[in-house]
Amino acid sequence: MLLFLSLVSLLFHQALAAYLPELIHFDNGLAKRAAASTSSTSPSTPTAPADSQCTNGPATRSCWGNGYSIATNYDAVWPTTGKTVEYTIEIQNRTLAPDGFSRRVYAINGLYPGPTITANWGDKLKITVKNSLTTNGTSIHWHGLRQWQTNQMDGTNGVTECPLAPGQSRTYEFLCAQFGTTWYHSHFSSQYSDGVVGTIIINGPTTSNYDYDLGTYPITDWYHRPAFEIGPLIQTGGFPRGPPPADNILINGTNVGLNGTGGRYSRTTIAKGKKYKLRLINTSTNDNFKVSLDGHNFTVVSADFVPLNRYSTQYLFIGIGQRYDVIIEANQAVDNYWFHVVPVGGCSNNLNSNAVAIFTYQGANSTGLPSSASRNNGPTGAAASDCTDPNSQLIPYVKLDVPSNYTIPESSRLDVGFAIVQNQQQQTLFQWNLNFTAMSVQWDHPTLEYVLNKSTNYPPNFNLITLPKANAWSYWVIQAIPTIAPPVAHPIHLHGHDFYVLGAGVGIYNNSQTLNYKNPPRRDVAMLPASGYLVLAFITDNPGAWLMHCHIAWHVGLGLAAQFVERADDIPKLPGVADGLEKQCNAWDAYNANAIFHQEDSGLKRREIQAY
Ligand SMILES: *[C@@H]1O[C@H](CO)[C@@H](O)[C@H](O)[C@H]1NC(C)=O
Ligand SMILES: *[C@@H]1O[C@H](CO)[C@@H](O)[C@H](O)[C@H]1NC(C)=O
Ligand SMILES: *[C@@H]1O[C@H](CO)[C@@H](O)[C@H](O)[C@H]1NC(C)=O
Ligand SMILES: *[C@@H]1O[C@H](CO)[C@@H](O)[C@H](O)[C@H]1NC(C)=O
Ligand SMILES: *[C@@H]1O[C@H](CO)[C@@H](O)[C@H](O)[C@H]1NC(C)=O
Ligand SMILES: *[C@@H]1O[C@H](CO)[C@@H](O)[C@H](O)[C@H]1NC(C)=O
Ligand SMILES: *[C@@H]1O[C@H](CO)[C@@H](O)[C@H](O)[C@H]1NC(C)=O
Ligand SMILES: *[C@@H]1O[C@H](CO)[C@@H](O)[C@H](O)[C@H]1NC(C)=O
Ligand SMILES: *[C@@H]1O[C@H](CO)[C@@H](O)[C@H](O)[C@H]1NC(C)=O
Ligand SMILES: *[C@@H]1O[C@H](CO)[C@@H](O)[C@H](O)[C@H]1NC(C)=O
Ligand SMILES: *[C@@H]1O[C@H](CO)[C@@H](O)[C@H](O)[C@H]1NC(C)=O
Ligand SMILES: [Cu+2]
Repeated sequence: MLLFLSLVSLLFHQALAAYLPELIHFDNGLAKRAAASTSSTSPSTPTAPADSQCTNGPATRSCWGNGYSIATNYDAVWPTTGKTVEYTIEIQNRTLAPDGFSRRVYAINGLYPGPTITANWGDKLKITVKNSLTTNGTSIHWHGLRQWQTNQMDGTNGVTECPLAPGQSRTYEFLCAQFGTTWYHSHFSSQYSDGVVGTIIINGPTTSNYDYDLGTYPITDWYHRPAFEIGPLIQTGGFPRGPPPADNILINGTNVGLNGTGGRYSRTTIAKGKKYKLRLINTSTNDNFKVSLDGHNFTVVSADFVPLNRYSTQYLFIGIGQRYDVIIEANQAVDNYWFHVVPVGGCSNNLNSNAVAIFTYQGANSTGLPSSASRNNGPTGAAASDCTDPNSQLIPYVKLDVPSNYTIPESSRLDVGFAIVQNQQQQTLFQWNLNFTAMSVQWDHPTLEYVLNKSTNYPPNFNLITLPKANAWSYWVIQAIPTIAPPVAHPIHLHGHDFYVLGAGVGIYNNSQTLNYKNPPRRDVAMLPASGYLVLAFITDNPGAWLMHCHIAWHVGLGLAAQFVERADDIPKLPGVADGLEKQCNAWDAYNANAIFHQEDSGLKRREIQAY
């Protein structure tokens, strides 16, 4: 049993505050909801008239083909290409030096980050994962893919599967109903922090024209010490002033060493007069960044998997797990330019306060550094430490509204709190909780197994919320309670859905704040402001067991999560939902019986992050 030490906890928070940097045939309810209308912004120049099939090309990026376009309500309809794109990824125990410092990295096919998985809108992806580690299980989550009718492919160990035991393989197969940019990562405790990360591109239409696609551009904080080493120390209070800062920031998987030794700058070559699509992804553990490119603006065209009315900005704030696709126009003098990644004052802790990469125009010195001394052209003043999403600018191109004739009841409020507890061995443990429960999963008995057994005997720490009604709107207020939670912003991620962001702000939500029901931002990760609230809505159109969690890896590791069991009665009817589950669990049980290492945290993810 865990005993709450609330007084100690309270005093601790005060002391700590000073150091805070900071898944048949289902009725898809949405199919009936065609886009009410689409936005009127015309694509940027050069434009060409679309042909009758609306074929995609440099001057017709809003088209896709066969009548599909940026105006298609992809929540309801998508192309069926009949094509299956196959990949095999093997998780291996390697020594790599992404920034010149050699360390153990759980690499994918020998690479960090892993190979980029690429498919087209409407394709099926078939990905075989082999676990070649010897002392860890794994499970691979395809972040943001809504896994419509394929809950068993979500890759969340303890929720949708048992971990994949060492030496075992499994195949994930799912439809690319959405298009855009995302990433895949391990959901096995802190393993993604140690390297099990890769990016995903699903080609589709865009709200602004461009000549070339530069591909994915992942940005992450990077630690020289293994996450599995620091994680347990964090949990047991081994860092009285909070966990150590990250050692560096990697841009597209690389950077120079902080001491100017080893590693290299990421360099991207562009040609004057051309327009490029760049797919920014924040694969961090803890650090929030603001990114910018000297002398150039970003035309933002999508947030997560949702196309936006494009807008122009000089810098972008990207929360962990979030993605932004931007268009960059090479309209400056032929030269080298710095690309900046600045950790945000209020929500990061990194030894590298201003990481850079280089964009080189063709014809400029391809080994030279930018001549401009300019560094950090990000925001100044209060904006410099602002850790909120630019919600007012995130206007989805396909307009969808949320019913507003509903008063959100108190029972839909999920409080975010923090506690220091003691276990029976008098060991101090740090916990983050949601609705007063620090979530923990059972690797050997995932939620989906309970559902398939028709057992509702869920342990309380599953922190499980049932949503039995089909195609119903579900509203949630995530509320950070200032008296019980340190003032940190949390990137909140939901599996299985794009949620609607009705509102976010500072203070306690009490139904008097204005919410946006008219075409609000839709995405799969949204920032809960420090000591604030986040109001979300989604529709129960996807039966399954879906995790909702803070994407700061170590916050979820310490319990900041809940799970929705959506339409339990419909889950067993999902095609293939039970295939392979028991086999994988039996292999896990056989491994685990003699394993050296066992589950130490919530079992979901944990990283050595600096913000309590
Ligand atoms: C990686 O290899 C090292 C050295 O052999 C070993 O100590 C460690 O347990 C391995 N890690 C995993 C996750 O297989
Ligand atoms: C994973 O492997 C690492 C390195 O061998 C080890 O420190 C850690 O405890 C393992 N974790 C689990 C849950 O197996
Ligand atoms: C870089 O320098 C710092 C401070 O001088 C030192 O503590 C650290 O070990 C060095 N790191 C590397 C990778 O050399
Ligand atoms: C990122 O790195 C990969 C591998 O080195 C490279 O192929 C790709 O072009 C780089 N992307 C950008 C935008 O520079
Ligand atoms: C990634 O997200 C984290 C946490 O929300 C944030 O601290 C960091 O600045 C973000 N990184 C970028 C590149 O925006
Ligand atoms: C970028 O946007 C700013 C503000 O709208 C504008 O002043 C500036 O001219 C733009 N720069 C470029 C290179 O288009
Ligand atoms: C290109 O830059 C490198 C590194 O700064 C420098 O050594 C070299 O002389 C430069 N080449 C030219 C043609 O300027
Ligand atoms: C809200 O309005 C919709 C139709 O606009 C209706 O179907 C629904 O029952 C209403 N909900 C409530 C709670 O009144
Ligand atoms: C589900 O049923 C199987 C077979 O009876 C059993 O082995 C397993 O423990 C059950 N799991 C749960 C979570 O009820
Ligand atoms: C939140 O926790 C309370 C107390 O344990 C519980 O009664 C309530 O049902 C929970 N809320 C939800 C949405 O599950
Ligand atoms: C609700 O919250 C707002 C903003 O904090 C506050 O101004 C207002 O007084 C509150 N209303 C009630 C009824 O508590
Ligand atoms: Cu968090």
